[in-house]
Amino acid sequence: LKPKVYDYEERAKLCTNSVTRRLLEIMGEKRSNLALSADVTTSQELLQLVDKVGPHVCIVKTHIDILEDFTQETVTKLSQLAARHNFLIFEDRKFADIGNTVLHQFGGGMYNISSWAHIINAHGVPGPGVVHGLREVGASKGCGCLLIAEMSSAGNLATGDYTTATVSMAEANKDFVIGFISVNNLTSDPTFIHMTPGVQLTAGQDSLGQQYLTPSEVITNRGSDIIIVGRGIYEAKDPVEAAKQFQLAGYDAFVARLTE
Ligand code: 5FU
Repeated sequence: LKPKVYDYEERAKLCTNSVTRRLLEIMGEKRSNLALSADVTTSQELLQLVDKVGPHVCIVKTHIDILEDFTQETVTKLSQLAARHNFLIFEDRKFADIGNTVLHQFGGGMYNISSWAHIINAHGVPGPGVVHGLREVGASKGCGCLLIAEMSSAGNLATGDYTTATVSMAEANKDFVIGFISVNNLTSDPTFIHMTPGVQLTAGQDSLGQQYLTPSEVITNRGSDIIIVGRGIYEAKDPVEAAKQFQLAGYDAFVARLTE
């Protein structure tokens, strides 16, 4: 027997973590498993892009440290857009240091990520201390953490035993770890979310090692939950049209899995 595929609302009810539940509710309400990777480099571009594309996505993913002109106002406005368009904010900081250091990187500094991000992520390479440090800051703020169990880039080292050990680390910290960055489904536990970067409408690669899969490969065949799309949307001639296409492709791929 194949493992059961839950629809988003049904799955939300299984989740005790408030971020996971909210995310699945948004995915159901908006019929979207699309995360926009908003990798532009000025605040104006970021806010304009997110205001236009926001209605079509369940998540906006940021790399806040690539902004040339970051101010507190940028994230205040981004949070207002998240409320207006009903999406969660995921800062793709990829924390990867000892617990005490990540605690400060997450909870302070000029970006003060813990004050505005709903979701963050971390590499498991330092051991569980990285999760414990982030949890000390994030748990009380209702923030959830993804562990990077696999990567999309060619030749990456997050494979095999490393991936398996990362899944175990997530299972041991289920109160705070809400799922994975991965390019495959790694567990049948429906309360863990899988998010996959490296998605375009046609498979291929860029010149720096990024490898692209299609929405149907990622969602229907590989059993991931969320497609993360950057250049496929913000470099398109019409980003809103592109986002609509990815939203539809991602959702159709999910329905295909449901009805398989
Ligand atoms: F963890 C990962 C990964 O394995 N691959 C990625 O591409 C994260 N990413 C991010 O997803 C990367 O940093 C970009 O922000 C985004 C992909 O952007 P693209 O323009 O769709 O290639």
